[in-house]
Amino acid sequence: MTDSFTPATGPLAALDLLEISLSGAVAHVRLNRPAKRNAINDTLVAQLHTTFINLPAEVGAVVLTGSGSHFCAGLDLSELSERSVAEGVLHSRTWHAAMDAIQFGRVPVVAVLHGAVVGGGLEIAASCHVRVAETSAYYGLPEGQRGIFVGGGGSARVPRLAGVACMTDMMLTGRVLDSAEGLARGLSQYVVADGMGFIKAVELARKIAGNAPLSNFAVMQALPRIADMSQPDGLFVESLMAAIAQGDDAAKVRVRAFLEKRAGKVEKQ
Ligand code: 1HE
Repeated sequence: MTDSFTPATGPLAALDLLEISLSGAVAHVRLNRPAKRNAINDTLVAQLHTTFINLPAEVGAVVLTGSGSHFCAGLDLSELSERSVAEGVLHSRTWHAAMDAIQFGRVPVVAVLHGAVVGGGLEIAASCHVRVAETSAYYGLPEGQRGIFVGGGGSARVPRLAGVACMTDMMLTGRVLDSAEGLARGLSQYVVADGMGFIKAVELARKIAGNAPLSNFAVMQALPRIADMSQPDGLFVESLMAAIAQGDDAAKVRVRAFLEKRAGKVEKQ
């Protein structure tokens, strides 16, 4: 069901560059600056941060989309020219805080990618947990051509999806990947027909929101950190996380349901 979303109320409703709506345990957050191709200015960075640290308690997963013909054109270049070096560092750190609020927030985020997913747009996409691309999606890192560098977490996140060589090529040569290449490189996990991304993402988000919260927490918080650790350290942390998750009531209820043949089997999809 994708038609059952109702506009958020309270402080989230006041954010003018985002459109936020809710349907049960799924929130839909839409970048809402289509005339500028959802280019991210300082206000939009701040509004993303505010949103992801203030999600209503009933939300168990988020779908993030862009309005208009593109997901996101990246950094709003019109704000770049007047910044000093010191302001540039602090500006980058505001992006890091907002992207961290997405990646290491309370609930998983499914991004729907269409049209341009470029520069900071790809950095936002890389902060999400699952990416659904429509056929129209294409990926670029034009920072190299603009005389700048990624500043929204791209150098840390994009290579973890697509590899350092792929990101180096994109930045040095301006190479643009289409949706099929993005899928092959790990920039998205799904490709669907144009116009079908939101339906697919909501279907995935509802499944995610149905998981035990502590399992989702472990996947979001422990998995990327363990992947960055040495194997012995990772295995140690895994054992702690596994024991914590197993000890939770939600795990006990779910395992008992399976043993009593009340829960679904794992089946081919
Ligand atoms: C913008 C921006 C923007 C569009 N900043 N205003 N990002 C880029 O280098 C990508 C730059 N944008 C583009 O290549 C194209 O705009 C698109 C391929 C995304 C879309 O093309 P199109 O033909 O649909 O739209 P358009 O006519 O180019 O743009 C419509 C308007 O949006 C226009 O403004 P208008 O006042 O003339 O109507 C554009 O100027 C405006 N616009 N993109 C500002 N990015 C934390 S560090 C991250 C570093 C980066 O992200 S660098 C990459 C920046």
